[in-house]
Amino acid sequence: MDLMKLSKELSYALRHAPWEYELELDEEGWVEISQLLVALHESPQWKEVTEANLEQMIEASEKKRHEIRSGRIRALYGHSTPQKISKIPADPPETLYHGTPSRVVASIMEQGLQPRQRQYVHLSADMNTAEQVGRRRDDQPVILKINAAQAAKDGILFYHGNENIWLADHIPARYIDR
Ligand code: HQG
Repeated sequence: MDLMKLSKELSYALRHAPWEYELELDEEGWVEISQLLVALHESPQWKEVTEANLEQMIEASEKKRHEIRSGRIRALYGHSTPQKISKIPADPPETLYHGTPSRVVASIMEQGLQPRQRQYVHLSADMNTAEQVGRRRDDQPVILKINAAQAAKDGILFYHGNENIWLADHIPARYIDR
């Protein structure tokens, strides 16, 4: 089974278009695995998929994108569905990073970091992760430094995505350094 392809399909279903699978995310983004499997089994390429395959998919992925708990599964970050997934605020590390194409840096330094098509701004706990995120769109991305401790002190909320990814609603430009 192509676990990477399965992961992409699940990210699409659980981050962006659950209704295409007749699924409804609860407020934390969870769906019943049994319901997800019913939807996947309608497609010839996924008609053999089992819960064990979903576990293998999470295990095999280099990024922790999905989580399984008590018979349910959810995407940990990346959502674009109209109803905002609720996240529990958490204390961020002192500094967070954001890798982005150089062509958008001027705009970010003016407007701050905005979630754009997604529900949250995505930040990285380390520079390496930020570099990889930025490389998706630019061979030589710019790594912005976010003064997360100060922003949190000033009341900006941060949320955990996975161990490398943090989320926020918006990061004003005054907390961002090039
Ligand atoms: C940019 C992937 C202009 C922002 C990754 C980014 C990540 C602005 C783009 C996760 C802006 C949004 C998310 C402003 C922000 N003016 N551009 N004011 N504010 N932007 O894809 O952080 O592999 O929604 O810099 O690895 O790139 O799919 O966000 O370039 O973890 O699991 O607007 O998605 O994870 O792009 O990536 P995205 P992102 P997966």
